[in-house]
Amino acid sequence: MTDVFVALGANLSNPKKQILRAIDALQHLPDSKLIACSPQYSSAPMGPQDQPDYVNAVAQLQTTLSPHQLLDELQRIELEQGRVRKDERWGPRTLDLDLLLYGQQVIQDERLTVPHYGMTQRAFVLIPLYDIAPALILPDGRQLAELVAACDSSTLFRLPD
Ligand code: PH2
Ligand code: MG
Ligand code: MG
Repeated sequence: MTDVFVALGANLSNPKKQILRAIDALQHLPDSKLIACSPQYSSAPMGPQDQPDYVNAVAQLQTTLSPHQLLDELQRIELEQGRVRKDERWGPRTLDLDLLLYGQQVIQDERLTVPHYGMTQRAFVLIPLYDIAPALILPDGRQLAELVAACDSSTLFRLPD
């Protein structure tokens, strides 16, 4: 079993519900167990500003799926929840599931970059991750707590449970 962390994001078609539905789907993944789920946060969009605010959260799983098997499952859930791939970078979406960490593995290929390339700067990832794994250390040795202390969380708001 490997500990993995998945970032959830949504800003279309009732984002809060999209996140809850995605968590339910994560709970039903094969050969996997949902260990923890952060509170939901509202966050201002990173990237194009002419799109709705996002709802973000982070989930922890234990799995025996390989990183690529897990990626296939995450992309299946995105599609099942109406994700349409568009060319616009950082455009709006009904559901985005990003594999943040797969144990302490570093993975770099055509499909997958783990740790997720943007996670160390994004408050909407770091803060919910910190909620469920405050002692986490990244594969490069950096402490999550230090990254959290350095990030700008001024446009992130915790939503009521
Ligand atoms: N995801 C993006 C682009 N911009 N902004 C916020 N606040 N939250 C996201 O999850 C997000 C984003 C592309 O994955
Ligand atoms: Mg993303
Ligand atoms: Mg993504």
